[in-house]
Amino acid sequence: MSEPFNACRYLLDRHVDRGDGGRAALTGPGGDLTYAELHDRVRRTAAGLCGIGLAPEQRLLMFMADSADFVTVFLAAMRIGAVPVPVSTMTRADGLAELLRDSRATLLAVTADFAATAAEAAATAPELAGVLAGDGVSITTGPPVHALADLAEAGLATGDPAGEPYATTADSPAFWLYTSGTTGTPKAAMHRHGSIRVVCETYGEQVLGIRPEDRCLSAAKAFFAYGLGNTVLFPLAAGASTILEPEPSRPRELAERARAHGATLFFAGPTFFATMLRADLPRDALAGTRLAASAGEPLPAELYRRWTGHFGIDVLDGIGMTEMLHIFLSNREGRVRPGTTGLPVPGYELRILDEEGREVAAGTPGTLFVRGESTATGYWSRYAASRQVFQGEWLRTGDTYVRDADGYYTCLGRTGDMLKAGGIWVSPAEVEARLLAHAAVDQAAVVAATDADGLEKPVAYVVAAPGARVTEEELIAFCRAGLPSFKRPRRVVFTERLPTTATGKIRRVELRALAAA
Ligand code: 3SK
Repeated sequence: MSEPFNACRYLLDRHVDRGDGGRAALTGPGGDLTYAELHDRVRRTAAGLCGIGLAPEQRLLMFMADSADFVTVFLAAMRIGAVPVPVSTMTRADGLAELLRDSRATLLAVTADFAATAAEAAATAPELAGVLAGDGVSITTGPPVHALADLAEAGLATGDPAGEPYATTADSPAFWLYTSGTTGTPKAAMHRHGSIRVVCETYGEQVLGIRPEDRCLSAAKAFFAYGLGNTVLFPLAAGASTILEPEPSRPRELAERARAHGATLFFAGPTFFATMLRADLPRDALAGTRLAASAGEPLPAELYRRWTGHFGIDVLDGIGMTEMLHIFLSNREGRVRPGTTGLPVPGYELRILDEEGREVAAGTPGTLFVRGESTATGYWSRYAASRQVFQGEWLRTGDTYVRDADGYYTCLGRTGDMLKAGGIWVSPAEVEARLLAHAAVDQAAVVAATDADGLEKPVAYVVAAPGARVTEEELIAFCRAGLPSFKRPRRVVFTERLPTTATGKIRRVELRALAAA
């Protein structure tokens, strides 16, 4: 059996036990709490969750904005050995219902802006035993609703708020994160309690050099693995502060938060960095920020130069995966090579293999594999997909990479067909299905193409139905209405026919080349 270890104790109790309870843990519009206050809230909520019957290993789906409630629920669930499952707040009701069914979650926690979607999804989730309503949530739905604030109060009466964390070990299930990964179907990557310490002691300490004086601000939300690390895990592990922004990330507002709350570390993805440049922010908008990090998709060299040139802050581009919990390959402060993803993070081993599984020499492209102790234990209830991705101690990233003679890695694209927009996986099949639902569309194929900033975005090739009249704008609007907005094609190209192989498969390679031309 692995050593006793509970991630909630590691992230929270440690600081209070060593007398640092008075330090600010959470700040910003999402709530202000010291470590002692957060500790108290988490212990009460944990007791309340036990009181309403949440048992170790049971799942609690979190459909929540970045807020004190998010952090409280995430930590309280792990404290009692239950498994929090943060999911994207961009998910629609049918998608949320599917995640409730797939995870077999017994509880669903929700914050105010997402109550209506949660109520619709909860109505079709027979295994759901209750809904946890965050601050200001009004919700009517089938399963009983518990206000989080009342639950924390009730925790005093029904549970043992002073109690110790449940006796988990480093290998006990801690939390799940859904990823669409390379197949398009959402799969839950299951993470251990011990993985949290691994990412905090590797990327957090050894690449970011995070320290108690830091204040972290992330454009990526905490329901993403990237955002979860930036917003919750790294700051709390270091006894630092996190600036919580419940609203969607917008350049002006985030720069204002950075100024008002003194952000020292700033996290975003290339799409957001590009939007910040377009927003005409003053050069000193991030004064006080000592370092920025980028992940989600490769940061083009030109965008790196423009952003660092304007704001005067260095950006460390890195790559992580939900399955690895966080970043395992990254540039380093003072040693950035623009356009590359840098060097392996200490604690991780990388190798690049050809199609026969042989390691390739420097300068030869191949598929990137990674090995490290934050690897998920597998996908929940997905045997075949788990075997494809988790290959013994190694994880197949699905990205094509090349390493240069100095050991720097550069991403050349995805080995499969999936694409990323704004750092989030997009399944071409899902966008194509939406296009095909339009009466004027006969055939559709979606591929990635780089935009003016060098970032990948979906482009659709469409064969119109005979006699139908439809415009590019109408089809983009139709996709926007039926899909999360980031998945909409940015361009629609009408064509007489789609290129196909002899067996009738769409030749995506050809479309990608066309889109790039
Ligand atoms: O997309 C990434 O690069 C990433 C980074 C950190 C954690 C998770 C992911 C998917």
